Amino acid sequence: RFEGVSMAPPDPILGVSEAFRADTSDVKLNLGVGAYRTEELQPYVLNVVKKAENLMLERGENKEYLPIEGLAAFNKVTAELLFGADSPVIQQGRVATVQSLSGTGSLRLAAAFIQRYFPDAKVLISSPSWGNHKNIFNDARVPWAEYRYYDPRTVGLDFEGMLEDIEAAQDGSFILLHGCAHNPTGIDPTPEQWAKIADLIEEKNHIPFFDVAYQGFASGSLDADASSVRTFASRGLELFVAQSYSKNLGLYSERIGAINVVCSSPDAAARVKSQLKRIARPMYSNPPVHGARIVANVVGDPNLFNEWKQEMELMAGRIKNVRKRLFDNLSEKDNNEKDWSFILRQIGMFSYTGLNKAQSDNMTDKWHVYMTKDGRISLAGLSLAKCEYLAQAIIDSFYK
Ligand code: PLP
Ligand code: TYF
Repeated sequence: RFEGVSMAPPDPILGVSEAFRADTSDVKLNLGVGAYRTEELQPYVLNVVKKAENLMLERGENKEYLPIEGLAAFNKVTAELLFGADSPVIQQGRVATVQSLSGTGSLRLAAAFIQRYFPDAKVLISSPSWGNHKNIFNDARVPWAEYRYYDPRTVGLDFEGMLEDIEAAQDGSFILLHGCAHNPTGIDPTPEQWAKIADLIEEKNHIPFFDVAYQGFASGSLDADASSVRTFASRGLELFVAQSYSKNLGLYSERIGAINVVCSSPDAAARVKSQLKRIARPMYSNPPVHGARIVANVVGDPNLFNEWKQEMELMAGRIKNVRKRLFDNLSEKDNNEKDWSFILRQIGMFSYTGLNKAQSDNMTDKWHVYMTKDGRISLAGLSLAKCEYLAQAIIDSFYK
């Protein structure tokens, strides 16, 4: 009876790692998935995570089920980290926070909520965006459309196009925004641009839906990276924010994150939360505890919190160094023919190189550099030592 099942296509991002593993070359480089590596290109477990895990062992914590909404201590600190502990939305108890299965699971929960309570609404997604966004809304049966975001001519933001498309969308649409370090382009609006986007969204009665997967990773500052979200929250708007600790705490496989819904009253927040729990219950019953305890321990303890910030600066700093070195090597090898400075202007884990599919194929087939076919490379998986090799591969592929 399963004979009729067809083969699913590989995931365009996670499939790159599979292809990388199958390559036997010793110069191969995996710049596909956005996962932080050390200068030795090894995965990194943060010291604060190890310390938090030791604390958990010492305390002899048990493995009982969590409530459907997750660990109370986690939900408290995660919302405070995002909005700021003194923010009116926190002080007034207007945020419904539910721990979920990292960023992806939190987005999926919100998508199910939208499908149930706003069946006629569309979600607007940036073009391009993280590939899984469309899958998530498709599977939740939420219709979506795209808004212009990336301008290939400037390798920058198509701000006018973005505003036009948000303006043209039906009133009351959900506008999916990357809180910081836009994936895949590495291009974020400036604070002035964010304010204009907020004006327009407010005017159009749209509902902002932030995806925050890189808080602290873009600039190295947790507060600065949350400023887009805080700009919108301070205007009294209702909004969604999905959070992930995969990158900033390196908890990729622990699946820890949250969905936050800012409501207009504490009462509405309580009702929204009850409905999110109702959606979670038949999907996965309740979330895992391990990552939630790590976050609660790290964010909730002043010493560990400070140490975390230092480790995050270290990670963000290493990526910035690699960015600079890659830019230098490219400019040098290219005899300053092309202006590569867009690489320095992009932020976060990725660089969007502008290489097309054929050029990206050349990177992989000839140079054993594994990357997604949209021309995105993960600088988090690059070392200073490999920048020169990568620059050579990019120049060769670019002028093909
Ligand atoms: N959203 C964006 C933009 C991402 O880049 C990612 C990947 O880190 C996620 C969401 C969710 O990842 P995770 O489900 O591991 O938290
Ligand atoms: O864009 C990336 O590389 C990260 C990691 O299904 C990721 O966001 C990629 C694909 C996926 C889940 C996470």
